Amino acid sequence: MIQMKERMEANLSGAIKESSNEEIFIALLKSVKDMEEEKPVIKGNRKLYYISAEFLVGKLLSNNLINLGVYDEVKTLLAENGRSIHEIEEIEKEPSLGNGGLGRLAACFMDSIATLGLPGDGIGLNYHFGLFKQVFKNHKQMEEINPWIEKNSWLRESGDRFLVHYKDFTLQSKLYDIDVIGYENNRNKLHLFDVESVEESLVKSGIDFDKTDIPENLTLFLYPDDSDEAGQLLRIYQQYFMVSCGAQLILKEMDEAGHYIQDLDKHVVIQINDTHPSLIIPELIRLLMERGVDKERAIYLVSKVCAYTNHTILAEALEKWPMSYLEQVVPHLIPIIETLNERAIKSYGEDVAIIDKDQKVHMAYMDIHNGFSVNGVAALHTKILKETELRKFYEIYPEKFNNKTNGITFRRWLLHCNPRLSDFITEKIGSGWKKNACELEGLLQYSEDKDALSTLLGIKEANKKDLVTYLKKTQDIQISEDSIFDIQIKRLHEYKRQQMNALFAIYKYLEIKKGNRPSTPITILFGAKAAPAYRIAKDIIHLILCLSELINNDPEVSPYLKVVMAENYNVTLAEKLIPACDISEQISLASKEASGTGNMKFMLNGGITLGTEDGANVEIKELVGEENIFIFGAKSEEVIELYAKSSYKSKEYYEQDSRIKTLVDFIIDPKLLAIGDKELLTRLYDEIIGKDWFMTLLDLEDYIRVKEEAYEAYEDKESWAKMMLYNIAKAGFFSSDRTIEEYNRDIWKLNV
Ligand code: GPV
Repeated sequence: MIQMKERMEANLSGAIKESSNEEIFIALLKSVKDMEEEKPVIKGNRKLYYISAEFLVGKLLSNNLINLGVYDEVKTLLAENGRSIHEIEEIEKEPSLGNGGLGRLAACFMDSIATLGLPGDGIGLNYHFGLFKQVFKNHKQMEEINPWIEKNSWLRESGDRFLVHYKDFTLQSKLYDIDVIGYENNRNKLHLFDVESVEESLVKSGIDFDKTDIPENLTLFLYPDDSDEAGQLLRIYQQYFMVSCGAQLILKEMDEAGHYIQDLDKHVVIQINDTHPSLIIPELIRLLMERGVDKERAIYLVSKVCAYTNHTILAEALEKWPMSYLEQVVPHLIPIIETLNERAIKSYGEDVAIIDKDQKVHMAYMDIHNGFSVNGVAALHTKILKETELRKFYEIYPEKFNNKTNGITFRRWLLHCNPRLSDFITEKIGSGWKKNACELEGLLQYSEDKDALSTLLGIKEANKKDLVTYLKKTQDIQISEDSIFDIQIKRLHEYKRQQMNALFAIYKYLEIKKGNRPSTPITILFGAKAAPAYRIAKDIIHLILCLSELINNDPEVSPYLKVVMAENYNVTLAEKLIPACDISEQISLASKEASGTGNMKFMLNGGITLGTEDGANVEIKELVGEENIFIFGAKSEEVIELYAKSSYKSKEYYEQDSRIKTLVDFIIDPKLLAIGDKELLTRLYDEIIGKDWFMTLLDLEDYIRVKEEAYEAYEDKESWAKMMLYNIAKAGFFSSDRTIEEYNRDIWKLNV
């Protein structure tokens, strides 16, 4: 095998010592791409296509070095030349091709599919600007473009070009591939489709652009603002582009493998990642018919090939497209969608129609009728789908429903982001856990070992120090490594209830003002982007930033409490924050967070969950036991009943509990109004008292009580370390390798 040293020499004009970080990065990128190309492509008689509007891959250099097994070699080589791998990592731009959990899950899955040696490729879009870059100005979120594609990037141009027909024009696709290397295994591909005609200069200020110029704007942005009709039409254009290219690629690969089109169901399985790619069903039927397959047979084949994953029960996130929009964009799919609708009604009645009375197409319903598998992403989520949200469908097709609790790749979320902990684990139990995550349980034998526990605490301290340095250097944020790191990082959404955490910060501020100081100082850290058109989410960011300004500049309070919101939260920042966390905030309203995956990343890195019984928190609790997690709040059944009866009135909580009233009133306290924008703060205040759709005030008292318990527990360092150890040891279940094994066993059936 060629050594990295030789590869680097070949790709670098000067010596490593004399080269710039940029030059070294590019040489490494080229060397890694060469190595990847030497890896065989994973093959099999049956292939998976994971189709998703998002692949939040994050930076790829270190990930790829690890999976190729040369990370240590490169690190040493650089160190011998006086260079640090971490500085080189900083050069890489993060491809933000996803919003949050759903996109990051797709990326973790790609890693595990290749690691398990399964033939499975990703299909998505090559957004030029990805998700916007978040900038804070006047305590508000502003959006800027986030370019990531450079002359030298991970993209490889593939020769494939397909024509995609719309009502008024035809576009030609251009395909880029990113190699996906399994951990010590071979290679799959992530196919990202683009159009030649896309015009980056269309973007005027911030992230505004002409939404009607489809040939020029199609792949500019991930999920453009779709609060207006033009935005929604663009989204349909994007979705159809992705699925049409995907379907054509699949059929082309069938041909190349010499398979008969009639055997599609033997050789292909398509996992539809939420409903964004659902149009692949009518499109694939259409393409099969074009090739001479009769309609009934085409529908049969497609429904044996497609499997659908649901990621939410939030009604507003379940896509419904007006027929009139589809007619404007893809009229040729209409007759097929109508046929699917008629068949569903004929067999099972109007109740489960795909096209509703308002002439809207329910994408999820189309997937369920015309796919062979429907899965939720955590046990509780799947239970709610079966019993409540999709009950009618579960009664018709009980055999289609199954659960696949989410997972995360330990390569990125432990080996790469937390080398100290990773080395500690290997030293204690050997390196088998890297391939078989359940071996982490071996750590339990150290639960009474004082030396091991104190080493664990030392690792956390060191990671906290690193984070302090990083935040100071990159964002000029000043926090103390001696404080409790209480962290909530995820998209800003009302159901995730960052506003509840903010109300806690107000509570703590007022307590300290009264003289009730915490034994250990507290740092409450947030990271979150709000959708550009999501007003209340932006108001919550505004509140947090105003609180941060007030609290951090109050000399009476700031030695004991800091509130910080890191700017532009993304995968790269998550990799720094998670290893340094003491308390992991997972405080969604029970029943609303389908799974969560940040919760798993924290657990694996020794963060202790403070959470509701929601999503995968329920499974975390079952694994670690009640003594190793802090659980509070209403349970999902209570919440579902409150919604059913429409009986939750936030105003009653506000009026009847004087503490709650004080905290909510503080949102419009003159001290905050002096810092922030009266209109925004008042709007949020009114929202919480008048609506509070996600029941913040219902759980607030319990949240304060249990969070105080968690802070209290932190004081006993040894028992805290034991909790950390328990969480790490029990995290094996959340490896995405386990999740993918289950997908393959129950749904995909590859390599059998
Ligand atoms: I639907 N999710 C997401 O990130 N974006 C979406 O558009 C939709 C769902 C998330 C869920 O909210 C999380 O609970 C879940 O862990 C994640 O998808 C992966 O399944």
